[in-house]
Amino acid sequence: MSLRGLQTGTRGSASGVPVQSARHVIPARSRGALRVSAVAEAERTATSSSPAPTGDITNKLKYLFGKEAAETPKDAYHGTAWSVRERLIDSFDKTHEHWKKEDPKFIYYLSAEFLMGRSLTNTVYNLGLEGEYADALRQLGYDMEKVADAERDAALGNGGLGRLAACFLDSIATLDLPGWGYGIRYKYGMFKQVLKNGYQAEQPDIWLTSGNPWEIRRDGLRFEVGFGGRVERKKDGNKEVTVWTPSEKVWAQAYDNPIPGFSTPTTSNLRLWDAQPISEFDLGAFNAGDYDRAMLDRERAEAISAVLYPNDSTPEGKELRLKQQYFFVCASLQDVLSRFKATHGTKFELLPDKACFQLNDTHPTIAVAELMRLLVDVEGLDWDAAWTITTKCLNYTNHTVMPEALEKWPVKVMAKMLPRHMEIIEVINEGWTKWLGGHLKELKAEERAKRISAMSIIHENPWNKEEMLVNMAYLAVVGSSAVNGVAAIHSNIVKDEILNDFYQIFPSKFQNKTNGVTPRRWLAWCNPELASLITETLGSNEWINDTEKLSALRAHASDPTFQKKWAAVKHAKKEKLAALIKKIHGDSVNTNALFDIQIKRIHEYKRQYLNVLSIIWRYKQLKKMTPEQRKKAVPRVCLIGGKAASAYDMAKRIIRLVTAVGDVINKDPETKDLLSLYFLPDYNVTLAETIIPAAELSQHISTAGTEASGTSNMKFQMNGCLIIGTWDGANIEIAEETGVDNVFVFGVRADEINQLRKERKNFKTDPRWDEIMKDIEGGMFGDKDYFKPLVDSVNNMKVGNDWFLVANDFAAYLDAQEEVDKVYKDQSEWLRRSIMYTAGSGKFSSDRTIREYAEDIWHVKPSRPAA
Ligand code: 26W
Repeated sequence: MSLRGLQTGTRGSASGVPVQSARHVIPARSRGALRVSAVAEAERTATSSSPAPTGDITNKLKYLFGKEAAETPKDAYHGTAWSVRERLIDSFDKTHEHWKKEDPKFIYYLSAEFLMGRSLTNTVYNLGLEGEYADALRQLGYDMEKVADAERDAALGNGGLGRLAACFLDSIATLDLPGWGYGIRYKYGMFKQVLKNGYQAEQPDIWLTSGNPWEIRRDGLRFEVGFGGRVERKKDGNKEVTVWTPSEKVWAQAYDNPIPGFSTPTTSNLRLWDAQPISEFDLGAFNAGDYDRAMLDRERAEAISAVLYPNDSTPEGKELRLKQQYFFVCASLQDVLSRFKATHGTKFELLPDKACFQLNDTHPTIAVAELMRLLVDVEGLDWDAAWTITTKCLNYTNHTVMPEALEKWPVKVMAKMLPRHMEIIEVINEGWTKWLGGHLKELKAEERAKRISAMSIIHENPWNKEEMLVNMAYLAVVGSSAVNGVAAIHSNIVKDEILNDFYQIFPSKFQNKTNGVTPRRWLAWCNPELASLITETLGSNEWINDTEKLSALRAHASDPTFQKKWAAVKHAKKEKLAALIKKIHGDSVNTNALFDIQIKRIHEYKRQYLNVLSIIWRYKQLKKMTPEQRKKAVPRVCLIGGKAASAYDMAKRIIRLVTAVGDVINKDPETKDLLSLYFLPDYNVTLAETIIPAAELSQHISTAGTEASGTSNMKFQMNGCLIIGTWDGANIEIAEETGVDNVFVFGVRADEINQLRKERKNFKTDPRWDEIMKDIEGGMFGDKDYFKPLVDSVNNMKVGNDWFLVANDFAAYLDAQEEVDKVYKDQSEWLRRSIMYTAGSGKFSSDRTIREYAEDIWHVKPSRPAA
């Protein structure tokens, strides 16, 4: 069964009749009428062996939390979550029994980050249990939404890369693909961002205090992971073997997080590893009164999976980071090999037919050396056989072209922490450069030497010639079968620029896999009102698992009746967001204003700076207007949200500029109903689920060629939010699908950047730009000394200044923003475009992306358990 032909499946019914979870067809009040077909209902309840939820919820509260009744939404959450957990585990067990029997080929997604967010709502809806649990909670006097609010986000990621991994898991399960995620069970996830006097401050994310109903601790399922120590050659009969004796060992303890698919019986898995000490407690040291040493092992071990590194572009280069990477890779590969051996013994040549791995950026790339170590040193395979298996099993995805984001580990750090792996990498590099020598034999000697050293996995540190580095991206490319970028333009830049040498050697390895997002969480569950309107209009909810069907909305784009309903849904969401802004900032925003949103990690290449400068200019214009003129102005509520890596100073200054400008304009009686700017703190998955449905304009204004893809752009598109953006990342493909005239595109193109950077020092800045820079420097928003580095970073004084060409795109950006106002004034045109965005979003479902990975890279097939 080819995947592309796959239509929406059903949980439990072999009949192929779509099971429509009523909630998504018609709002609650008329749920009865369209409840799923009697047959499916009977089957569904048949499967659900557990008691009606109400009793079960209070039962869980009583026996797990010692509470007689749900006194608080948090109680109701705990009771509900632990009740739903059992249905989830039922589905998990059935799925894995089936896969055990079928022994299909598996895909394993190795990622240092999984930005899962909350699970209750997604799990209840994906399992089709929303009806009965909403009823049960109502009987207990609670509303599902309020109860869902009591859950902490699982924020085990920084941003795009981590959230993409989470969306991929939802699609892998929904497409019935035998696939697991593997990662780290961080005790503390992405820091909590709070604003202190307008400045970002970080607080630890203590998310596990009241337990986690969505994980199963797999008692006894643990693997030893070693670090440091020495490597010796020993004789084993007539064979010489290599023995690595680590100086430090920890346990990797497995925790399973079942991943339910939607409208299918399949529930797959995310296995996260928790670091535990080999020796629980050093009683000897304790008795000797050396209490610290008694706990030392525990602290050292637990530190490995303690906290997520909060950088999303610059590696901190800390040893603990490499320790984390090796920790989860080593445990995951041991786990997969032990399951393989249980079925196939030592026929490792079969491994590539039964397992493949996707390296989510370079963070898990040590897997190349670790799989070689396990196959050669532990399983005794010869090098070439092991290398063939390794390269067949591994695939690498690149998510950024930022030079500073490409990990290079100092050889001395690698050699100290992973001495055997450093040896293996040296042997790999020797084989690689020797092979290259042969492959490039027709070149002149010095040209050949130059090419070979340019592609050497181990190379000098360009900034410090004494230091040798291991280039993890090069190791990933040489050690993988497929290498892909995450949007068309990005994959071209990977091929033509950052990995061009390798592309010339293995062109067939390089592919594009344009990102996607799950339409379950990012439309159906976070915007049920819009989802119901779509289902009502299209006549079924099959679009949720087949988003190409959304294209049928094009026929309704200019229909005033439909537009009216569409606008009503959006307005209701704006009111909800306005209530949240009131709660956070205490101000009531004008909900008839255009809601203009930029939410993503704070980074100079994402140019939140450009957005703020345009708001300052808009404010100055409003101030100069007469009350008459102001009446014709399009009111805007501007919202910016996002975390800055804790050590990223310039990004923190950008956040302060946003709050400082907001403080001024939001208090200006003359203009505050026409323009306001709020920084929404602690941007995370849950906040995005509230903001995105309410957005009318979203900003994706990175310097062309810097944003690999972007995925929030896709979530906004699905929710009928228009885009102002540069010709960069997936913006380009969104414009192609939506109709480029419907997108507010501006700015220089990627192929102009290098030249413009050379000429930047002599760039004639726009007078409006000059004016604003003077205002900031002059203290119009206070804190002028704190903002000086921001102003200086984009002035013409120094070569390399304004690296992200903010000044070059300033005028075009203001023009595009004026175009936005013009179109917004014509609401029928605006709404037509809004509907065209959703209609054109079919391509950007992560189901399409995963189908392409499965067919072009992983070669895995769906295997669906019986209902
Ligand atoms: C080592 C520090 C570090 C940590 C994370 C370096 C780089 C990263 C990630 C690759 C950064 C990231 O999240 N990249 C984003 O990945 C998304 C998913 O593919 C893309 O949509 C975004 O464009 C890209 O910035």
